[in-house]
Amino acid sequence: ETSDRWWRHAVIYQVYPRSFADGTGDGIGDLAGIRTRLPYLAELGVDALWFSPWYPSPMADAGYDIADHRDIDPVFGTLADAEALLGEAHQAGLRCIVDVVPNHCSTAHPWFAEAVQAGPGSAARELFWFRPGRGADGELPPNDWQSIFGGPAWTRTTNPDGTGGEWYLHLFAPEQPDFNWGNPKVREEFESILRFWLDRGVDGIRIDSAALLCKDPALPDFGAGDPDPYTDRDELHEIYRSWRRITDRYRDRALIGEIWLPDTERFARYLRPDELHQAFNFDFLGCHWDAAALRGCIDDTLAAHRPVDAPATWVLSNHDVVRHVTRYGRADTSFALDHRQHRAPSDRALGTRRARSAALLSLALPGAAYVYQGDELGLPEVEELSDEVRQDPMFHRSGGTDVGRDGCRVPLPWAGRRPPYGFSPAGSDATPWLPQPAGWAPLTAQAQRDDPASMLTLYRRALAIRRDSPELRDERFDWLDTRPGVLAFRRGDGFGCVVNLAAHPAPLPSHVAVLLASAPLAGGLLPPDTAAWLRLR
Ligand code: TEU
Repeated sequence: ETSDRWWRHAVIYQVYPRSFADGTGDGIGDLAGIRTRLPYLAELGVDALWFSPWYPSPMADAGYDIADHRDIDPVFGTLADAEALLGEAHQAGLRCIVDVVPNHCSTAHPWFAEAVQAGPGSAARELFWFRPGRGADGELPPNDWQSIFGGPAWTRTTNPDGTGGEWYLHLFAPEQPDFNWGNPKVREEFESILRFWLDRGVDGIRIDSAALLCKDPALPDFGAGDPDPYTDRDELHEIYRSWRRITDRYRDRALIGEIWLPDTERFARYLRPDELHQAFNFDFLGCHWDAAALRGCIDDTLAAHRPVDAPATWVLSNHDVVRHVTRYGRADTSFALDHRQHRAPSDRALGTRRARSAALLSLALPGAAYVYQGDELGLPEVEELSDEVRQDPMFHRSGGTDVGRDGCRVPLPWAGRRPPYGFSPAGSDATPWLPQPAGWAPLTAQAQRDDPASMLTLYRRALAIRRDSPELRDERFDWLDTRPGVLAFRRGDGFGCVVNLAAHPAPLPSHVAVLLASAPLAGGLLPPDTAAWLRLR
């Protein structure tokens, strides 16, 4: 039997369970809600679903602070619900990927509670990074590392007598203590967690913060950051080789790393044949809406993946970044992790027009494409959230200078004229956990369903064509000659994609039939910010 290596050309839809669909009527999305919407996902035409964390969690970081990797948080349902969902998704032809978070857990995880109890020098503390502080009374953090969410990456524990105790490391929020991956018990635990989910039939594992797990055990100051004491360390590769050996004992399962590394060669080292099958490429997500920049990014990405024979990945949005409809409507279309630029004005019509083109571009490139829930509805970032409703620790820990990531996590609009737009079941008077804007009636799935000009229809048509086009499943890719500001490429012999990023209409190549266009063509010309899929003759 041969493996079909589905992940090499899959379209993977990211479900953010808290905001996808509420089946129980409490204003928070859940597994019951996802199960009722499986027909929608099957009809959309994606190949696989990736579920952001659904495990028991105090939700200090929306579930990325995990107390138990082998169960489901009651707000989302039960383990039996998850098993039923996996079975029903498979019935509907959808593969399933779960999110595993190996860098850290929750302070509510029993190991951490035990470590705090057991005190300095205990074996329980060896599973994390506990250290005495600096300064006369240990009142200063052990080193200068900063949390990715702001403030020091260390929090001090309190001794039973009320005095200050050891500090523990957390690269993210203080509620997310980092594991010590030098400890064999941590390694065994995660190997067992992998098997737990693989045994339940999941088709893939998305590995959160995959390049951060290992730390220089000397815990040196970050200083100038060279060498970086906690990113992309060599010891990581041995961990992922052991994960690969486990995964290879099952059929057709994929390991997918979340790896934010600007250096494409370092990035590709995780994709060797005995390590991860795939990793996210965030260069594309971060790229300007500019033909030369995009072409460079596509070339670099393909060049990095080719020597390791791994599929490239194309991501436009996720639950951590400003939605691309909004990014592309700004004067500066690049994306930086600095969320302060959230507040820059954005032209929604322009952003949507470009997002439609970007969808056709990303779905025509060789490799796997990721769709974040709501991309297919053309949802913009919700920028008007009041400070009182914001929940992201990134907002709270920055003292409000960074608006955080709530604006891309607003519950999906399914139907109807006003909030909750069918997010919660009819008759429930629950309010969604984040407020939806008043103007979303035209963006609901129901409103877009039968509208030939809608984003949803564009995605459905594109995904149907992608499924029927064998050229899009092999890896052949060639640029076609065009004028500046226009991207054009051929897949296989007969499939073409053209994107006009210039300010003027562009002619199409000759002898083509148009399969799909992101906007009406004008007299055979491709208007600005428009893309088309072509059958080449
Ligand atoms: O993100 C890892 C990561 O590096 C992000 O913190 C990123 O730098 C930031 O979100 C950009 O705005 C993963 C998850 O995707 C994220 O939601 C979690 O908060 C984080 O891990 C911690 O688990």
